[in-house]
Amino acid sequence: MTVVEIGPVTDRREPAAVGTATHCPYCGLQCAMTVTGDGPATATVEPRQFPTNRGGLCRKGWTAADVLRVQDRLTTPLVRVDGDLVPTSWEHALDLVASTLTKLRAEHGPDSVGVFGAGGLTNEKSYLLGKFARVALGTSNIDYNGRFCMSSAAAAGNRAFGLDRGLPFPVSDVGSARAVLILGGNVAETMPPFTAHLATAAEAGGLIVADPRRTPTVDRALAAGGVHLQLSPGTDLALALGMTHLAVAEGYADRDYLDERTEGFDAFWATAAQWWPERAERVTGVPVSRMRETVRALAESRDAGTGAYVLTARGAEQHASGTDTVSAVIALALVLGLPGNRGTGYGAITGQGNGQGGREHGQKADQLPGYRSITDPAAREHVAGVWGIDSADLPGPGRSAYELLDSLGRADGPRALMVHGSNLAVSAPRAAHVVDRLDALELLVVTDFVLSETAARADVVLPTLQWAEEEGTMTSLEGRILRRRRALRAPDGARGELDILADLAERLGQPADRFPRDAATAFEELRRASAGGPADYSGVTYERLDAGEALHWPVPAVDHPGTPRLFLDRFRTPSGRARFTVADHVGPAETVDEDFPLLATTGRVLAHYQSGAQTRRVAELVAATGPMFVEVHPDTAERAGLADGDAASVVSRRGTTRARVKTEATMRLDTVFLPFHFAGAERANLVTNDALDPTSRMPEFKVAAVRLERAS
Ligand SMILES: Nc1nc2c(c(=O)[nH]1)N[C@H]1C(S)=C(S)[C@@H](COP(=O)(O)OP(=O)(O)OC[C@H]3O[C@@H](n4cnc5c(=O)[nH]c(N)nc54)[C@H](O)[C@@H]3O)O[C@H]1N2
Ligand SMILES: Nc1nc2c(c(=O)[nH]1)N[C@H]1C(S)=C(S)[C@@H](COP(=O)(O)OP(=O)(O)OC[C@H]3O[C@@H](n4cnc5c(=O)[nH]c(N)nc54)[C@H](O)[C@@H]3O)O[C@H]1N2
Ligand code: SF4
Ligand SMILES: [Mo]
Repeated sequence: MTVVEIGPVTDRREPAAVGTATHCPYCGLQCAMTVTGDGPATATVEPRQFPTNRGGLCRKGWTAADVLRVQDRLTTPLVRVDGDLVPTSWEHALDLVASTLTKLRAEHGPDSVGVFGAGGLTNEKSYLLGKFARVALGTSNIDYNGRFCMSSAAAAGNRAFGLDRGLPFPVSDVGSARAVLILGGNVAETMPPFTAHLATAAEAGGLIVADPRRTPTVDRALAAGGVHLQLSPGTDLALALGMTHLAVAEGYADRDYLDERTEGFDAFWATAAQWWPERAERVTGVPVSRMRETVRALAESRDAGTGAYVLTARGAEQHASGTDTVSAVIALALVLGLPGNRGTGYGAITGQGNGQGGREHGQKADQLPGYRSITDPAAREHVAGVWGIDSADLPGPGRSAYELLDSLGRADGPRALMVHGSNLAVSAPRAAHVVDRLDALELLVVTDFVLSETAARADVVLPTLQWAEEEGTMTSLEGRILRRRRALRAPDGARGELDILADLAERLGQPADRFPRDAATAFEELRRASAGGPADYSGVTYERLDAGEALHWPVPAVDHPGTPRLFLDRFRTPSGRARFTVADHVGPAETVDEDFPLLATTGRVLAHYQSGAQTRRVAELVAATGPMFVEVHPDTAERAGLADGDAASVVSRRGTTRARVKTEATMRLDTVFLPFHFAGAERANLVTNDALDPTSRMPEFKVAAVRLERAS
């Protein structure tokens, strides 16, 4: 079904008078909205009908215009003078950055400069940021916050299917399924309009949620006879193996599918065979009966032709064994014969607004545009050709996000860092250590539109535009390319991010036309750079998007209709078959002991977004959430001498965070939950573990051993 995007097609340069069709600045659902008004003061948003949001918006979306008019919006570049950030001219700020980078490069080589990007950036920005790093700076040291987000799902998807597109089917396909299993996703808070796509399953009693907490998403499932798999944090791998074992042992495996469409089952089974459900119950805390209900619900709905989907999100993925965990979940889906068929499937729910496109166009340490590998000689030739350079001058793979941050200011690490779209001082794991590394830099340059906690530590802050003031494209969680349109005139003083990159590139000696300043031109170049790659955008044009076409990549030609559903004929592996991975349960990197008897997990609440740099500036959202809290079972709190509302310290081997006790009788006794949206002494990331997944380099955000204390 092609659903046409409604809304006026606006001129690329001047804002429309009647309202401009665009998408929400926040998450990967990319709800459609219309922005009206002639400037930030009068701007309003309204939802539009669109397949992902079906006319809905969450509270963050409804208040998105408030961020355009925050009191402390940055409109002047800032430089640090005698310890303080003071306003300066663009000329001075850009000259200072360029001359310092030039000096560092001359003295210490190109890798002495690092770049940190983000999955919130448009495709055009992501693409040009990668090009800027590789061409204008010549550094291998570029990575981005998507490493903290989608990297485990991406690695497992590539491993199993030969291609990583979070949802390889439109999100609306899930909407007709009567059985949906979600592991580690709380969409009722993280993508509220997504729950419309779970209504069929929920009403059929087929919504199943694996989460250590009883979240609003779990409540939806339980309201109509669904299942809550209330596992211990960090045990999804064992749960997946136990359920796969059960599926095989009880005759739910799809043998024809296994023969025809997969490879590696026998080697996988050698491990999974050891995971009889009772063993999985002991490790996860999930009763065998619940596992059985889950497998049966999926298999029966599959057999009835009424749809069956398995989805993962960060709860299952943000672990030091995240890639293997997702591989085991995919194995369950493969045994049931779900991926690559109509009406059934496996997918990962992409988090950030452009979390999908942001991982395709070359801001990742090991990657070139079009989801190409930076170590592939043919890919290097192609991209170097588009960029007009010699492929021998392209750097190789660089450090992953956390390893890059950990190396800052060290003998072999970058001495300067440019940050575009991430608030690392709050959102990076083991945050106090990361802040020490940021402070060890000779030059920290942050481009942002508010003085985030990271920008506040910078040597130079460059003020940029916000979503409703700029043009570009975003790729949503279902791999569909969407237009972000300029609805409002930009505030005086702030500059577009493409202009900032072009201004710096010129000062670093690049030809003036190598870094396009307008999004449409950048996109034309991105099309050519991605042509022939796994994420092929060569057939996507602004004209097609503005005409309302629903284009899901790959779109290899201008007359190609796009690919809403991948893998229907074959997977993108060399053999065309999906691959099983042999993966055994190892458990969290850190275990409990007498000093740290509890497991802290972290995540999100409805009204705040990520590091909170944007949403902590919106009064309505601040009021809705209240202060930093630690969610804990009343008995567990009592054992620490605490009651609801008390001020507590949550202490791990890496640090302490401060939070109000929020008792919740549905919590596991061994687990506490911390939201990571708060700053300063209330950062959840003061306690998180920087243990990394060996494949994806994802940090273990979701399990840290802690104790609770009364705050002094
Ligand atoms: N309101 C809001 N919405 C957002 C965002 C936001 O910051 N705020 N951010 C966006 C982004 S970038 C992302 S990545 C998505 C994330 O979307 P989600 O993945 O839905 O969000 P999280 O809260 O990180 O984690 C989901 C759930 O995982 C559970 N969990 C914790 N540990 C485990 C575990 O070991 N196993 C399992 N199975 N579950 C576990 C948590 O209790 C939590 O309820 O949200 C997007 N949407
Ligand atoms: N403990 C814990 N930590 C986590 C997670 C967790 O579950 N638990 N989740 C992780 C995940 S999934 C993610 S995605 C990260 C996200 O965490 P961050 O990377 O910190 O993401 P944001 O808070 O969205 O930061 C975006 C910053 O960039 C600015 N910004 C927004 N748009 C633009 C733009 O177009 N250009 C520029 N230059 N700036 C812009 C905003 O004002 C803000 O300051 O956090 C990770 N950290
Ligand atoms: S669900 Fe995501 S895209 Fe939709 S309004 Fe909320 S934050 Fe925006
Ligand atoms: Mo994320």
